[in-house]
Amino acid sequence: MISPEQMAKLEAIGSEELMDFVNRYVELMEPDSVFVCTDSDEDYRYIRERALREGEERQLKDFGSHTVHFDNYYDQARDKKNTAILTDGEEIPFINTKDRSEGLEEIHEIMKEIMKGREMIVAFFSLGPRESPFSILGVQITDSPYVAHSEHMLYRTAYDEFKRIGKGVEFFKFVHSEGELDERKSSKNLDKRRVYIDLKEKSVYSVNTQYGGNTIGLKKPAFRLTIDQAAREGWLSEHMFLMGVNGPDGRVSYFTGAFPSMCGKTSTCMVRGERLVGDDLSFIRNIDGEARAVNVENGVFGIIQGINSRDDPQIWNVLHSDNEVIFSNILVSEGLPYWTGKDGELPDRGENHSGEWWKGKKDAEGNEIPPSHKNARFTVRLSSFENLDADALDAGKGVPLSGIIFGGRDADTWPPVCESFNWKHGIITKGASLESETTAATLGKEGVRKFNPMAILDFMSINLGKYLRNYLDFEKKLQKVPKVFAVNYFIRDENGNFLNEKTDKAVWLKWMELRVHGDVSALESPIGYIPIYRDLKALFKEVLNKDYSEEDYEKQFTIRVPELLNKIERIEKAYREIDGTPEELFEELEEERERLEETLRHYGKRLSPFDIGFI
Ligand code: SPV
Ligand code: MN
Repeated sequence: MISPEQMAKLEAIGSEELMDFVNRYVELMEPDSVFVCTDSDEDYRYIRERALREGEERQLKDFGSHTVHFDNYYDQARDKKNTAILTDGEEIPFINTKDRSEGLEEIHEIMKEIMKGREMIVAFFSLGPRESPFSILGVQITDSPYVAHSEHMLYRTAYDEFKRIGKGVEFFKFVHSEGELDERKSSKNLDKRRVYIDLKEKSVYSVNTQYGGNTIGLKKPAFRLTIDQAAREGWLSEHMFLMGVNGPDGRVSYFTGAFPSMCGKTSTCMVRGERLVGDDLSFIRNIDGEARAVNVENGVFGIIQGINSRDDPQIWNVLHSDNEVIFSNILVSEGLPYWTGKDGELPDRGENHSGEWWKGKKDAEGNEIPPSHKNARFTVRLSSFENLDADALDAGKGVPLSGIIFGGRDADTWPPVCESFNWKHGIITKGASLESETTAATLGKEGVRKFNPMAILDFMSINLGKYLRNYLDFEKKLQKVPKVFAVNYFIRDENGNFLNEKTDKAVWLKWMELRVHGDVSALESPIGYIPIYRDLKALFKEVLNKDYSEEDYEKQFTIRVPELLNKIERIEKAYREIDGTPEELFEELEEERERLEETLRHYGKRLSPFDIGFI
């Protein structure tokens, strides 16, 4: 089943573990053939052409390098219900777990003979830059050329790296099969869709699905493994973008940022004039006493809904050039790509994730089908972006991390930007206390707050207490500690009106950059340091050419005391449910509560920033 030519590529690596791994799944899944993918252009082209030949991707007419892929109508997002961390009976609060031996048996049973009539692809990648202290290697087995193609755009290939290390090479293992396909080349047997994560063997199994969040092994499947590994080894594996903010006199300061889905993560790292390094996943390590960060990935698997030329010029340009793009679950009409929120008129007919589509079409549940799915995506290489900081992306030792930003969707509690008093205060009252509101568009009921510490809950693979312990300890060996900030782009007034413009985030970034270097002072509020009016006024003028009024400032930065006290209550309750929550968490929350209660006594429910003293 493995031809001598392909076998030779595998053997050249010289790893028995790798041979055993591949042979085991060849025997179980019985593919007709096996293709071992090296780092060569030729092998890459083979994968891409197969995706087209087999119909998992189709050529678009706008540029020769643009293709479209459709996932099954009911396979448009991560399947939380059927995704589980395999444990030896241990139940972990907030995490879906399953008995390890039961889970392994079940998924291997589903995978039996599943690749009959198909070709198995074996591909090699590195998380983080190759040959660097950050690099973690992985092998992907898949029968989906679309998945393999996507991975080639999103990750650094590492066949040569496997060969260089040879015999004792250590690697994560990802086994994926899309299962039987329907006539549109989408996974069919969704009732048998499973994603199981085996921390013990550093393996993830994914079956009967194509959606990238379930299948692209190096992305969210690997993330569960790296969260566990990082906590054991004392570094951080985070759901964070990485960007450089340009300061005065050519200075660049790097920030990572964690935001739940649809809370401004991508738009922050793409802010005009700043430097993009990564949009989704970062590794942070202590290197010689300094916190340094890399982008785990080499590409972007981004949400396309709402992308337009005015708000997202860089993404727009990438999607309108001959850089390679895989669109998924968009609308195609006459061979051209469309999506909800694109500039101009959308056609009334075409093909989308539901098959043939026309305006007003309803699905089996009676819901009107939009032109493109709200989770429709684009897959591109980072090298396609004109705002990319290419040196930072390739830096083997990463970039020095100046600050970490946590942001959620919150109508009434957090001010637009706030700096923590110190690492511990920030990790606990900002990161670990992150909540996000559901939007009408996603879950029906608006304004329901969801606990989502570090925006990582969907991917958490270990006890949150253990995860936080590691976070708190990480600081202790650093000589220079990154600052921790919180932002909230969604604060509203009593009448429900947003208090900020979308573009204001560019100002908050510049303020944080100045704070990192002590270039501006701040006001000491009970929840952290907030900006002084005159500094923001100058920045609004400089960055956005806007006149920023005292009135706007006061509304945005007024400390909302009862709302903040209620939040502490909710967060404390969530952590009481978790065995092993570090005691410092409760102490830190208690101190914040005391500061807020003191404020309540002296100032009442609202503390104007004009009543706060400078530090
Ligand atoms: C996210 O939802 O956080 C994503 C997309 O980055 S997915 O790959 O589905 O996780
Ligand atoms: Mn993500």
